Amino acid sequence: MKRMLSGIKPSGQLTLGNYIGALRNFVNYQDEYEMFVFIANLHCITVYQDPQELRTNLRDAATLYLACGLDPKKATIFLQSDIKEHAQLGFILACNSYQGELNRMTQYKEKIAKKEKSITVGLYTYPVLMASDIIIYDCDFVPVGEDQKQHVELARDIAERFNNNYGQTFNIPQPLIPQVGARIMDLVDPTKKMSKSDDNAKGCIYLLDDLKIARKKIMSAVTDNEANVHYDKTKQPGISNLLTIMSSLTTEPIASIEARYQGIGYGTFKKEVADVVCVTLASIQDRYHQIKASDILDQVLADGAKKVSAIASKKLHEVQVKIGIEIK
Ligand code: AQP
Repeated sequence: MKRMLSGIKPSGQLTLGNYIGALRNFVNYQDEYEMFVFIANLHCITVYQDPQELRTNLRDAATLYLACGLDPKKATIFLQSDIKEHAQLGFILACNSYQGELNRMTQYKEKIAKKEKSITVGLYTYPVLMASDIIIYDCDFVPVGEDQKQHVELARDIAERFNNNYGQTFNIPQPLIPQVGARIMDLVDPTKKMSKSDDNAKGCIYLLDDLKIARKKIMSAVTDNEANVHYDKTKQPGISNLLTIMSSLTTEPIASIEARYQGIGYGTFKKEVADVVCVTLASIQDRYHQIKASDILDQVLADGAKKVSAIASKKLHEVQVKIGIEIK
């Protein structure tokens, strides 16, 4: 069975973007692949997080993994910081990476372009930690949204460089990008990605949003004056985003939704999108409350950590021997 790994950074409440671009795909993959899914709590702290809120977000994220359909009998679920080898290999990989590579990472470049002042060193170097997260397990595939493809490419470059310098050590992973829903956009500004840490919560549907609030956000989503339900990301980014959301959640092709809405107003279209979103949220939220009440989460995370730590420590040992820092 090929191995697949992915993670989500709960730097806020998980969003519909996380569900469509990542989580629901993990659920589909868990029958076909040996699936490792982690909660990227170290990646969260590249930007300041209130400790209490962070703890809540981490537990909610792990509970949502299960609520969205990840089955701990099939998928291995763990907390990134429970596996100390990620950070240790991360430092070794940092010594095999170049400043120029990190300067080219989009998230860092965007923060520089916006002249943000307090960019932490962690935010600059976290793509190397992400490379470590991936290659420590010799993953074959990494399912990611479009925005994360660059990170998997960096992981590939670092793994190839290490293999060339020290002999075959790491498998070279491949990114897997979903065909529809790889980038769900903000509802208020559909030219930017829906992001959980965005200041304006109106643009973002959270998986734990009250259904009335979620509906209101969709009904108020920014559209255009074309009066035509048509997919055109440049001219009609808002409507295109709503089409993507609807198509992703129903599997109805975008062209078929467009055809059904010929000559019908945006209000009716938005109402149907809101219905579809609310059905999805309601079923996730039902399971979320059941799992929360059942208290199984700590055991799931402990079992997951036990399984992957054996693999991670073996790989780290192999690396340390190869680079010559072990003296035994
Ligand atoms: N809007 C999105 N559309 C499609 N896929 C998305 N993903 C995130 N947002 C969208 C995918 O979810 C996986 C986990 O991503 P993440 O939450 O760890 O990191 P992120 O992409 O940086 O998410 P945010 O919400 O934008 O975080 P903040 O606000 O903290 O920077 C990835 O596969 C990602 O592509």
